[in-house]
Amino acid sequence: MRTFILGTDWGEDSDDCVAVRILARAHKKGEIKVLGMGINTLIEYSAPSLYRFLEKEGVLDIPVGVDKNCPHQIQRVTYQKRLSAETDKTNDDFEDAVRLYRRAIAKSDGDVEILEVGFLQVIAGALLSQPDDISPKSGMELFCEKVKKIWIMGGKWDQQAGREYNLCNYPFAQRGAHTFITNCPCPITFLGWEIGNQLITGDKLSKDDFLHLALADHGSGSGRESWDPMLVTLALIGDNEKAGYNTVKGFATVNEQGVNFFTEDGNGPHEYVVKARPDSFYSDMINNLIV
Ligand SMILES: [Ca+2]
Repeated sequence: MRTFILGTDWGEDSDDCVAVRILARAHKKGEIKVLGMGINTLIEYSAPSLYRFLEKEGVLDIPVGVDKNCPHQIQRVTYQKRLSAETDKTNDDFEDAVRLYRRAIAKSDGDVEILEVGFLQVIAGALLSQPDDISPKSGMELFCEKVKKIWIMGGKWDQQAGREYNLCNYPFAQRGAHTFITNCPCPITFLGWEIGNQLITGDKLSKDDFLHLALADHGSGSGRESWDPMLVTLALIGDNEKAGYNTVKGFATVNEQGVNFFTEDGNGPHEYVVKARPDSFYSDMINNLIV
């Protein structure tokens, strides 16, 4: 069975909630195993609200972690406050996200795939981590041994010198993206901003569905752009063509300001996807997974 870790900037936008539902449902059905979810932003409601969301999905066996040293305090609190009010948990009850990544990778019997739909400082921290009480291996050794593939919603790949939120909107995001992409020894598939923009999903949910309520808390009750759910469905299908995409292979780089560049090469370790189907193909697929 394929196994995944999710990194999310849970709370900044509401398409993360759609992505988490898709993963939670696939996990619950036994189609995949989610080893953990790490939040790469921080407010007092971060981990408790994701915990409560997963409880509502019926998948409390998925551990939650949060970047307890994250310099980025979310300004606009939306669905996290209401969800965390439904549990007694606090961030103190959850593991630091870098440790969660290390633990999940070290404990896994087989290959691990990592999905990132937020900032990259946690996965960068895991990659450059040193041996500790969890494992005598460094992060680089763990990634080389166990991490087969990484899927990233980030970057803007329809132009050189693309600038996209997850990779370059804040200094800590720029550092995380540059550090991770520069040092990563694993193949990476990127789904860029240009893919999910203006492709709305979540508009078919019932009004009493807690996913609809989360979207509505964010001001997206009539649907939201689909960056994160598109990455998750692409990864779960596991075949770019079947998922409705053409692929451009090569070498991606991200500079110290978080700006992304790409050199095409059929043998490169990186790829970005380009839509091969009409928008309704992807929106129908995602809406069918979440209603
Ligand atoms: Ca996100």
